[in-house]
Amino acid sequence: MSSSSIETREFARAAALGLSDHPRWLPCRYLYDAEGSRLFERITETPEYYLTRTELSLLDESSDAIAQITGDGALVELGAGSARKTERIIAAYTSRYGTGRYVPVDVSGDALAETTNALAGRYPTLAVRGVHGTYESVFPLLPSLSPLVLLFLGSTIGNLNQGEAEVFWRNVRCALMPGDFMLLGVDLVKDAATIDRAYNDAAGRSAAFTKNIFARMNRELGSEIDLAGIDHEAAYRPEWQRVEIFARMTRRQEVHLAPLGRTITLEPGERVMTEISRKYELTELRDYLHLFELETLQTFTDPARSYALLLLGPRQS
Ligand code: AVI
Repeated sequence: MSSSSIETREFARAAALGLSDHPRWLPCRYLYDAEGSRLFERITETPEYYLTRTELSLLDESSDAIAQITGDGALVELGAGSARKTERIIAAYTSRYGTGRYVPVDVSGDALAETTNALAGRYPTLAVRGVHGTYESVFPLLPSLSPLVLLFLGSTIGNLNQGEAEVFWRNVRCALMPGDFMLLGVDLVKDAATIDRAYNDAAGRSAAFTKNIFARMNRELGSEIDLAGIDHEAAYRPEWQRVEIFARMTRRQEVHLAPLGRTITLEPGERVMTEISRKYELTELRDYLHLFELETLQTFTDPARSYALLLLGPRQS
C-alpha cells in the first residue's frame, strides 16, 4: 500500500469515527489541505478577522524586545505555513545576532518548500531546515536544537480540545530545556459580536473554508456530498469561551467513504462540528500554564486587549 493511500484510509477512518459519533464531528486538521490553507489565508485578509492583523502588529512592536530577552537561539515554528507572521521575528533575530537558525514545522510539504526557498533568498545568513510532520513528531527533536524559541502563533492552540491541549502542554514542558523559550499567540475573550463577525465574514470566506472539508472528502474519499446542501454555522459560546463551528445539512446526504466501502446518512438539520476556536482570559491562561510548570515571563497585548503574545519559559525547580 502506498503512503498516500495509507493517509487516505486514515482520513476515511477518522471521518467514519467522527460522523458516527453524537454529536457528529470531523477532526479539524483535515480542513487544511492545499485548498483549505489557501482559503484560510483569504479569511485572514477579511476586515472581520482581527486575529492575524492584531498579531502582526504586536509582532512588529515586540519582536526586538523578544529577541533581546531570549538571546540568540533557533526559532522553531509549529505549523509554520507561509511564515508570513514569522518574518518579523526572523528579521529581529538576524539583525540583532547576525546569523540565525529557523526550523519551520508543517504537515504541508508544499508550504514548507515554498517557505524555505523564499526565506533562504531573503535572509542569506539564515540557516533554514524545514521539518515535514506533525507537532508531536518534532517534540523529540527539540532538545537537540536548544537553545531555542518555540513559536506557536496564530491562536492555533485554540483549535485543540481540552484533552489535546493537555497532551500538547505536557509535551512542550518535557521538550523545553533550561534557557529555552516559547512564544505563544492567543486570541482573548471579548464581546461576542466581534468574535461572531470574525467567523461569519460578509464575503463568505469562512463558509467556504468550512465547506472545503466536505469538498476534500469528495475529492479524496469519493463522498459525493452535495456542497450546496450544507450551511456554515459559527457562534461564540461565552459560557465555554469558545467559537463552535458546524456544517448544517439542509438536505439528506449519503456520505460515501469509498476506501472503507461505507456510507453514512446525514439527515436534514443535522450538524457536523468541524472546529472549535477557544478564547482566553489572561490570568486563567497563566494559571493553567503554571500547572505545566511553564512561567509567563512577559505578556504583549494591544491597547484593546484583543489578542496577546505570551513569552514563556520552563519553571526551574
Ligand atoms: C487557525 N485558527 C487559529 C483559526 C481560528 O481562528 O481558530 C481557524 C479558523 N477557522 C475559521 N476561521 C478561522
